[in-house]
Amino acid sequence: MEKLRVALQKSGRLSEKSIELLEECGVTLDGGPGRLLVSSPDFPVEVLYLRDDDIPQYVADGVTDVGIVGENVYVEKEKPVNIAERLGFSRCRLSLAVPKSIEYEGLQYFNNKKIATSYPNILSHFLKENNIQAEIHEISGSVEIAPGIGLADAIFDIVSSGSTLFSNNLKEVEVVMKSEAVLIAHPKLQPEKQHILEELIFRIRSVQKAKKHKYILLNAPNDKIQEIIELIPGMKSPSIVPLAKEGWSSLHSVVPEKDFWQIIGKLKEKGAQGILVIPIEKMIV
Ligand code: PRT
Ligand code: ZN
Repeated sequence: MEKLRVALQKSGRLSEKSIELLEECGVTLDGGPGRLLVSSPDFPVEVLYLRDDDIPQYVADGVTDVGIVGENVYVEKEKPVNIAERLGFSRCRLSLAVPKSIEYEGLQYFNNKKIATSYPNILSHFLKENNIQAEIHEISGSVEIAPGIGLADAIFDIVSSGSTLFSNNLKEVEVVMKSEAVLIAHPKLQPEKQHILEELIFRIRSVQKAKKHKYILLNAPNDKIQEIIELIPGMKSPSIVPLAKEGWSSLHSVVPEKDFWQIIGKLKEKGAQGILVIPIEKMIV
């Protein structure tokens, strides 16, 4: 039987979350990243562990069918691969930063300046679009020290918390792109592999949807149940179970995580009691 070959980062910021996501989708991996190629015993997938920078090329060449990389790497490498699904983890941004002491007044600052980066393609597109003439100095790591040692006037790099910039006396002045982990795929997969990919994406969506919702149980007097149903309509409609105590019911429903605190306040106002909120593992609608 055909297997879908998935490239994951061997060791780095994406590795743990990528493996965790596959496991939540019922794709367990024996052996872990110690081995180069690992098959899943319970789903037709095999995983190849690589450096993240190499993954777009491997997927473009069809050596692996799909891979998980930061969107920043996908955009920078400009390989003919598609984004099959956005994964929502390892969020960060690619930004321009300058020494703290600079009085920055806008993009014009970068004219005739030297900018150090590991993302020359993304940077040169951005500069071109904004008619800025700057010199791009490509380096592969420790970009943040470049201004301090006189190698460049500014940097273009990944920022997450901003603490690396801060401790190198730099400040973020322009956010050029936002990034998250993405599942990239070869543009023309064999039908059997395409089918496995679709099943995998279905599972990923079920896991992601579940993370955005909570299961909620509460008790309420029967005369308030109708008003409460309007607040938490659930997937189709809530389940209502009579309590042993006369005139009371238990109500079970699903609420979006983002509305959660607001809804809880309103439920209390309506006389709901004994509210329990439970995480959902998978959600298929
Ligand atoms: O060895 P390999 O080439 O596979 O890995 P790598 O060293 O190139 O990449 P890695 O593991 O550092 O990052 C993989 C991906 O994680 C990146 O391509 C991004 O998509 C994503 N990501 C998310 C980050 C960060 N957050 C991040 N903070 N990648 C790098 N950083 C760096 C950033 O450059 C900064 O220097 O972490 C430092 C700390 O950031 P602050 O702002 O929190 O201080
Ligand atoms: Zn890398």
